[in-house]
Amino acid sequence: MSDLFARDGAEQLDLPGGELLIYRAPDLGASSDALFDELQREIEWRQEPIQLFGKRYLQPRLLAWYGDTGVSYRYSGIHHEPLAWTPGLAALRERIQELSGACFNSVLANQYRDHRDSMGLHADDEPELGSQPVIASLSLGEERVFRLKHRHRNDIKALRVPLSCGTLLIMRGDTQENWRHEVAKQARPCGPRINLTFRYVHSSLAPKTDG
Ligand SMILES: O=C(O)CCC(=O)C(=O)O
Ligand SMILES: [Mn+2]
Repeated sequence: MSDLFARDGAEQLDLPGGELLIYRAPDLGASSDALFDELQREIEWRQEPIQLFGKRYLQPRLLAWYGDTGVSYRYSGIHHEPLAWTPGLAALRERIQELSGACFNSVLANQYRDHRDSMGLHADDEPELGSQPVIASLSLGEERVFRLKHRHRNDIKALRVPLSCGTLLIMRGDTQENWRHEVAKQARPCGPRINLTFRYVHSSLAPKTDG
């Protein structure tokens, strides 16, 4: 781990074969409650369909994709053009780039409306993210548990990381190659949570198929 990433109050979690950093209370230029309200209003939230075993379902959360012009990306099997950065998202990108020392050209926004919304086990390993992608994930609103599970080793226990309002998590190195992550639904009722994952998409690495 370079010193660059162990600065400004970052906490490094022990993740064999990966690199995980947490900023518990980064200065985001506004209070996390104010940011939550702004993003909930400002983002064009949509519930997207997903195809599973030949059947079409609605994803159990709301999402939206913002980025620089020309960046295109496939997630959940769907090809997306980004929406133009809102002022709030653009300001957060600047701040998170400073903190992480990485560069991002897009952000995937997810809103978990309550405890029943979720994201299944996956890795952010699409070809267009390149090798060893840096993913910066900001959580606002209700706390939810981010669970990581090793992809190849059953002897390593899954890791549960509660992500409270205002927490910035950075995944880098071989994290996506060796680990998958999820936000499972939970029994305990809770209110909405917004998560932003800032990414750098190399459009030239995208598979040539269209969708
Ligand atoms: O909501 C989270 O903390 C995780 C989001 C995530 O994994 C993703 O957007 O790929
Ligand atoms: Mn992910």
